[in-house]
Amino acid sequence: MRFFYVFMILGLLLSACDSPLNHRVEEDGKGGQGSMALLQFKQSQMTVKYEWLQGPFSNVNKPSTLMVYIYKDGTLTSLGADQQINFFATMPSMGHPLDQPGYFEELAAGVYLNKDITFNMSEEWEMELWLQNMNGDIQEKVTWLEHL
Ligand SMILES: [Cu+2]
Repeated sequence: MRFFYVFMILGLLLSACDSPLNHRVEEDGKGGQGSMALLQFKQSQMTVKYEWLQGPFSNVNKPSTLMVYIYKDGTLTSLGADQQINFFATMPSMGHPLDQPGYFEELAAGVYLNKDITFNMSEEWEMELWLQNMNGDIQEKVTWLEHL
């Protein structure tokens, strides 16, 4: 019987570690390192979850694929008709941008896929997601660091 409880507790701990809710959401919108994390577009009250489906690769010939989920009040929600989301990244140590930021397609309500991101170097990158209006003005952004 005691073993049963040990297994139960282990199982709970393991599943808790897998939960995206377990990832850090910092006050300034910067996330921790990892393939999946939760961030916030604060003014728009949107929660953003990102996940690399491929990569990120430090090779211009190997496109990386980024999936982004947008939640409002805990529900996957499409951006407004006057809003768009875009990816960008720079290498802080050298001050240059990535090779190609690609573009997002909406697969389903609140689910956005970008299959054409390419990085030109291996190093630490600052990743950015921009919430923009249709003129391209940045309304809000979230950033995180990743080492490629
Ligand atoms: Cu560089």
